[in-house]
Amino acid sequence: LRRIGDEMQWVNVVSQAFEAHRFRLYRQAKLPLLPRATDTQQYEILLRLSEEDGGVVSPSEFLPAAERYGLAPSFDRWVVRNLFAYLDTHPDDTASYAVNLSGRSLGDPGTLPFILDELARHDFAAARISFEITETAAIDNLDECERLILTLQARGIHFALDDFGKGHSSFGYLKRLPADTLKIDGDFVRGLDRDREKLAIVKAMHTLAHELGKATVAEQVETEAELACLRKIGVDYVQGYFISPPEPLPLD
Ligand code: G
Ligand code: MN
Repeated sequence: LRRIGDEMQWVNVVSQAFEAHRFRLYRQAKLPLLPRATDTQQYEILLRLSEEDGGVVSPSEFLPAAERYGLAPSFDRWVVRNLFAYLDTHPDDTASYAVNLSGRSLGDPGTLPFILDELARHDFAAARISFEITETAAIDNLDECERLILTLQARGIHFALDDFGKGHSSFGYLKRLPADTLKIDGDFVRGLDRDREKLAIVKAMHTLAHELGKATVAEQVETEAELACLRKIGVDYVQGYFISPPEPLPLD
């Protein structure tokens, strides 16, 4: 499966995986660096495709092809539907969960009614949900995106700007996108203990986020030395293989 180069073949694989129920929800913890009594456990939901031989495929392998063929919104909807059903049937799990929303979903006028409908059909506090959106995707669909954020924020849902610093970042959009959290892109985090430029960039992003009243998450923390730097900078949350690797959502 991993050697498939042809995009059309990926599209077939993905369509069949939907039918064969081979998509899985994984989760990866985000840890607060200054734990407070009020902090609930937080996770980001990650999609995985399980192979017949027991292997697991990351979306980075099939998502680019799927996005070009317009399949991304069906992944996002699958994730929302299945996560909400999980929360409904697992009242002992009181954690908060973040879901990634693709650019296509943000530009699709059907996304907001879909999410509102799924919220109405399930019984858990909406404040436990957040959506991660990339700035690039948000900019491409700015009006649709602003409307979606404002409507869902009114229901208590939170928003994070994902992969911040990558793509066409502009300070102007920070003002227009009312996200409460900024996720510092992993490219700046990996190796920041050995790279003065990365260190300076992460410090600047963190300071800017705090001045704007936003919390910061450092993505893709892979070493103890990186973690020590992030602690010193005062980043609010850390996420990555060194903190906690992605694990299957416990579905018993
Ligand atoms: O774009 P986003 O930040 O949502 O991407 C999340 C992806 O990053 C996941 O598929 C996850 O498996 C991967 N990931 C999580 N932790 C790490 C890490 O510490 N290092 C690297 N390189 N990737 C990570
Ligand atoms: Mn993310």
